[in-house]
Parts: sequence; C-alpha cells; structure tokens
Amino acid sequence: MLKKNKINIQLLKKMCYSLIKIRKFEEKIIERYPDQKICCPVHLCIGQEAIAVGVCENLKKNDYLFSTHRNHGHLIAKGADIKLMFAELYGKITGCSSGKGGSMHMIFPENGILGTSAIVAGGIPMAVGSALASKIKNEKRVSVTFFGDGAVDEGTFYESLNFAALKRLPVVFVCENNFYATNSPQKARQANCDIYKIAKFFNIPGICVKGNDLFAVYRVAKESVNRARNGSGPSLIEARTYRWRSHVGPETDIEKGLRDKKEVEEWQALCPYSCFRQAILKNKLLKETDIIEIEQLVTNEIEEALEFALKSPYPVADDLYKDVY
Ligand SMILES: Cc1ncc(C[n+]2csc(CCOP(=O)(O)OP(=O)(O)O)c2C)c(N)n1
Ligand SMILES: [Mg+2]
Repeated sequence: MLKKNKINIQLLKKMCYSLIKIRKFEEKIIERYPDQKICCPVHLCIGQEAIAVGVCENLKKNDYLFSTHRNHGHLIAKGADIKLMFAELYGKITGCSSGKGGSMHMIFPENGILGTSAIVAGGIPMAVGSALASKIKNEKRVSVTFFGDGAVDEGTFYESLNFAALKRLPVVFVCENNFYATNSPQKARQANCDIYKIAKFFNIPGICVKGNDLFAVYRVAKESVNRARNGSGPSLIEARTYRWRSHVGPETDIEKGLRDKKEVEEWQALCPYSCFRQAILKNKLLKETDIIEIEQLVTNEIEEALEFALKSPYPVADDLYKDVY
C-alpha cells in the first residue's frame, strides 16, 4: 500500500509534523492544567488526531473550516498559530480571540477558520452558508465541517445535508464518530449507527473510514475535497475513532469510573501516531532520525508558544466591551 515512489516525502513529513504537534500541544495542556491558570474548559482530541491531519492536508489555506468544542486538532492541522492558541487558553490579550473565547471559541480568519462553536452541530449550517457564498462568488473555496456523532442527533445536520445536496455546494461533512456524546453511547441514542449511510437518502456519497489510519483518511478526503472543488457537490465522511481522555478536562474516563478499561486499551493499541510511525518506518519512507528531528522541532515550538502565552499580559478592564456585539 505504501510504495515509496508514490508518496511525496515532503507531504509525509508535513503530516508527521502536524500529528505530533497536535499530540504534544494537548499533552502540554494536560501537564499545565493543574496549575489552574488555564481557566476555560478543555475538550481534548488525543486519539483522534489523524482525522484532522488527513482531511486538512487536502485543503488550501483559504478553504473554510468549521469545528466544534473539540477543535484543537482541526485548527493546528489547518495551520493556526499555536502561540495565539496557548495565549487564548490562558485568557491573554494576545490570544486569537483576545482572551475572551477560550478553548472552544477560537478564530483564525487568515486560515479560513471563521470561528469555532461549542453549540453541538452549530458549525454544520455555517459551513453550508460559506459554501453557498463561495459558489455564488465562484471562488472555488471548499468548506469542511468537522462534527461529532452527537451532532447527528440534531435536526440541523439533516437540513444542512439536504440543502447542500440540493444546491450541489462545495462542502465536505466530516463526522468524527468516537461513539460517545459526553457519556452517552451512540448505541443508546441512534437507531442506525452507520452514519455514512444517511448520505444515501440525499443522493450524495457517504464514506466510512478508519479514522485512526491517517493514510486512509487522507485518500478518502482527497476524493471528497476534489469533488467539492470541481463542482460535483458535497459528501459525507464518517471517520470512526476514539477519544482517550474525558469528555472535558485532562483526566481519563477510567479514573472517573465512566468507561471500560478494556475498551479504552483496545483503542489505544490503534494510536494514530504509533500506527503512522510504524508504517513509515516499516516501509522505509522516512528514517527514524527524520522523525526524531520533527519531534524535537515540535517540542521547541511548543515551549516557545507556551512562553509567549505566559509572558503575555491579560486584557485590561477597558477591553471588556471591545469586540462584543
Ligand atoms: C445544542 C447543544 N446541545 C447540548 C450541548 C452540550 N454538549 C456539549 S458537547 C456534547 C456532546 C457532543 O458529542 P459529540 O458531538 O459526539 O462530540 P464529541 O464530544 O464526542 O467530540 C453535548 C451534548 C451543547 N453544547 N449544544
Ligand atoms: Mg462523540
């Protein structure tokens, strides 16, 4: 499957870099959260990183991206500046939302990220709206919306699929199915757990992919993004994955007694980074020293970004009503 001549080594290094960056960014949050200086809630995506990277590597800088409360991976994969993300987590004036949004409300317009929302399914109709604008203006920009299995419980998901299919809009709907919405299992909520099959009703492609397999996600996303860009309309990708940490906060659900240890361990054995690393080493696509170099680069960037955030000032009282509508 992984033939060296068919793989672009630069792309491979970039994917490796993004995968490591998301993991280390969130591991740093886990390390620092007990200091109680990050005061906003954090929804960590560790275990799910390959979906963000596999999809975003197919996007251009000005393509639109809409995300959720679990947004760190999507933003990093789309090129957001982690200095501004850390500063935002710490509530500093230098943060991407001037310290007023916190983890769930980040914005990077220059990267096509018009704002993330904690309203479950809230990003889906916004992606459709941006795709409609793009089509009317003939801009050839693709809109991607990431959302969880919980968003499929919302009516706006179906309305948005319908409208996007009807108008053949350039949208890629990416459902990160981690089988839980907070602590509620998918099976206890949905009559049909094959989310990708919903696409059939709207006459658009629905694809199910192993969300922890970066290469598989990349291939599937490439087809959907190309399709959207060339005017053939939307598609729905269901990427199956698993969240390692609690719904919110740096802890795990095992220590809280909320999840079966065996289930967690089975998914941890499918770690998206370990699987990717093993595959590229086994197929001699990158050398171990290349990977160590990337890891070191990311470690340095994380330290620099954290230092920037810690040294930045808090907003002053006069800033309170700025940027508020
Ligand atoms: C409209 C709405 N309903 C309920 C909530 C509370 N809530 C926050 S996250 C969440 C679960 C989301 O699950 P899912 O979409 O599967 O995403 P995951 O957390 O698994 O990534 C809920 C119910 C909310 N934020 N918005
Ligand atoms: Mg979920």
